[in-house]
Amino acid sequence: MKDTLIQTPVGGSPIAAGASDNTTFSQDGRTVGFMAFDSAASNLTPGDTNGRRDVFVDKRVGGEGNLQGALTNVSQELDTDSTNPSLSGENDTAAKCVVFQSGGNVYMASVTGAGKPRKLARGGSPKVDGTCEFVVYSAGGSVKLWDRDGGICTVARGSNPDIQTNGKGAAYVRRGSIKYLAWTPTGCDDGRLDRDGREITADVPRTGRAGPGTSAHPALDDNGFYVAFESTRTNLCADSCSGSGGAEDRNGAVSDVFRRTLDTAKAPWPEHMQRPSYSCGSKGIGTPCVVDAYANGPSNNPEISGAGEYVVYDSAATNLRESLSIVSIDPNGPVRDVFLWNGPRERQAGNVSRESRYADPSRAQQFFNGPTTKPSMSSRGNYFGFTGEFATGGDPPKPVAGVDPSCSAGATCALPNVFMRFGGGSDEGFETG
Ligand SMILES: [Ca+2]
Ligand SMILES: [Ca+2]
Ligand SMILES: [Ca+2]
Repeated sequence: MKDTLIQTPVGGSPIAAGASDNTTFSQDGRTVGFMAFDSAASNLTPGDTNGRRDVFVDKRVGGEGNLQGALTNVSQELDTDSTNPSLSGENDTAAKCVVFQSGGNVYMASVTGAGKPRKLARGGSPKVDGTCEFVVYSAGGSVKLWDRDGGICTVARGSNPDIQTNGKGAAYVRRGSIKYLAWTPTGCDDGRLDRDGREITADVPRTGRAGPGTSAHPALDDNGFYVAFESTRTNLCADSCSGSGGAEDRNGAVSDVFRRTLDTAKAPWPEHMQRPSYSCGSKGIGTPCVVDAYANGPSNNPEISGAGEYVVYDSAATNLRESLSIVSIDPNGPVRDVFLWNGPRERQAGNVSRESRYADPSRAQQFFNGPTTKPSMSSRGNYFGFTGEFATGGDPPKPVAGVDPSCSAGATCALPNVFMRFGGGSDEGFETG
């Protein structure tokens, strides 16, 4: 069953008495042992008396579909707001740790909630690798690396880093540009990063210089083959982006989502750049782009799957669909939705589907009545999460027009919940039908 379930609280009842945000999944192959998020609600777990926002880890039960398990509050011993979780996990190795920020510090905790969270360093926006050996984070205008064996060292000037799952490289933002730097398995060595190669600037066209504009929100795959990001630059597809709209940027300086190939020797699809905020609508090899949709609104906040073949993002575009048979393209109009780009691979062209929807029998009713943003994705692209700003109710939970049960009677208030969607059970990830 492909459906969307409220994650706050698990199972949808009782209603979370506070806003929730920042979903993330463990990167342990297609089993996806854990999902995490942060929430101001104090009624999600027993004994949450700290009066602070906390990080919650949902240990999923086995099998496929929207199977939800036990929820653990991993930060309730802290007396500061805890946010922005990142989970470990690699291939078929279950996640062991979750990192998050709280009170200007980076913490690591067990996914089981056992023991107190361990303070790693001053800083924020932490991201952990698959095995809890490396954590990148922002501190004082620099990207820092915490190395379980080698202490702490500086990666580069910059902020908002992401780490590849194998723990050997990070992408980050510096002065509106996306940078990438890899290191050896040594990591930090006597307080200095043991680099592996030079820093790469990712948001540049295959030939020539990058045009004006800014880029943000880098997201790395497992191995540092690909980085996804958003950018208002308009020439990044020069001499590239075959199967994703070609060289021309038909929406101009409106933000698009891009996928840059960092390692053309090893990446399965070595083309320099792809544009996930374009839907070809191709049915197969060599067939034309019948949808041919360049996003007609800004696209942001990309996340990428472990092998780099899927990219999810949110967008105000109203024209993205995977085939002409989708008649109710975007029932909520320019209200933001979550979209999935299913990369070129054997089809030789990328298709985009709107995934912030419910499994209502009528496609025209499969929409959220408030914005859905900040998507996350499992390693194989079979699960993803997002934040949705609207109320819910019913069994199974469904969108209810603007009324939040935790608000006073008759009031209209939107309380952000977090949601999980199961996209498909096959190793090939989402079925975009
Ligand atoms: Ca709390
Ligand atoms: Ca653009
Ligand atoms: Ca929309």
